[in-house]
Amino acid sequence: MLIFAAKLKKHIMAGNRTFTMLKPDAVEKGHIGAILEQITTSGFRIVAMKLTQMTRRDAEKFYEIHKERPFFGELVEFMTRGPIVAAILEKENAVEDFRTLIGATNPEDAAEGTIRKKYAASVGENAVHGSDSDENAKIEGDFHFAGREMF
Ligand code: 3AN
Repeated sequence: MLIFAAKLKKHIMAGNRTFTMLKPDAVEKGHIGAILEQITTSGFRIVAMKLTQMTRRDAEKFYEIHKERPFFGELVEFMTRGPIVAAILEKENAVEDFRTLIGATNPEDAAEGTIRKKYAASVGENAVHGSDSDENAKIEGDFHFAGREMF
């Protein structure tokens, strides 16, 4: 019964988590506090979080799906140039709601008040990452955090 309840809880929670990175541009400009404030006041709970820096190998692996895209080299260069804040966030409908909160990939297209509209400079340096599916949220969270670092 206990095992069943634990499995059920895990299943229910699965759709309720997303993964984010405050990218090197946001960290360099001193926006960590303001962005985290907007995230938490929007109803997301921080499940895991750390200040870290991706190696070239990390970034190439993390962004593997983009490796044929023309901006891949630029993306890896950018994401490794300084520290990032990596975090796992929990909220009902987390993936979709977080993508709404951050706004479109290109800040020029992002809605007023979104994190990218406020803090991103360009489509390349766009301040924040948000997972695009529940499946990727799990893969990306597990890439950055061990189970014992998730609360
Ligand atoms: P999102 O992060 O909104 O899901 P994706 O998955 O299309 O956007 O792109 C992943 C990352 O690649 C973006 N966050 C951005 O940093 C970078 N990127 C996307 N398109 C471009 C582009 N045209 N030029 C430079 N970098 C880009």
